[in-house]
Amino acid sequence: MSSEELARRLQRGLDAEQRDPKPGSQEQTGADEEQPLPERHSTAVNGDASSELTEKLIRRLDIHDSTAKPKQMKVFNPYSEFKEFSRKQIKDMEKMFKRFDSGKDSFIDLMELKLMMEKLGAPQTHLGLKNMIQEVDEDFDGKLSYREFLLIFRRAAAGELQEESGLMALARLSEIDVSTEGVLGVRDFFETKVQALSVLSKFEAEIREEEKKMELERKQRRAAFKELQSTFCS
Ligand SMILES: [Ca+2]
Repeated sequence: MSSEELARRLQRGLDAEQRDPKPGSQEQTGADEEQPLPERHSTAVNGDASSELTEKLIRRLDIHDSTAKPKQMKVFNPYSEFKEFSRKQIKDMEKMFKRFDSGKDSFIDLMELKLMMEKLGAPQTHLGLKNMIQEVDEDFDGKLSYREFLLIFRRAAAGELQEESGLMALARLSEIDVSTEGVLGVRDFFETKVQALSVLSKFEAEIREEEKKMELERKQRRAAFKELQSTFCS
């Protein structure tokens, strides 16, 4: 605001200077404006001090802004925030984000997303694209930051996206296989566990079977011995 005010004052000053060399012609057209001019001039004259003040204020605000910035936007660390992904997966996602951020402003906007979906072979309607952004647009600026882009893959990997949604198509068609890798990992883990369990129970069954057999043999031997004993004793 104050810089606008400064600009306006400067412009007014320039206008006044331009008028001065030919006051005759200006007197007619600028009659309405001519009247308040002295007043404006006076504010500009004693405004030297106030403009100096505003300048100082602006400078201070700028300094405040630049020091406040690092505090406001904590440095986003995808590796610590998206621990479910490997470094390679995050690198791949970053590459993809940069590839489709054709404006190089660190955001994927609606048009860039439109092109991206076309390139991936899943073109979306305007409304479809808007919905896609809305689903992960945490700061409501209508475009995707890198962090919001990663959220798509997080939600896909967590199974939170509808199968036919645009975001799911994006996650599936990007060559970043986060979902299947994660799911496969879990499936492998359970499969080995189930296998181990079944092996264990097989062992237990075999052992039990063997014990039964041994018990039977023992009984048979005992019976045979008793039979032998009775034939000897009789
Ligand atoms: Ca956003």
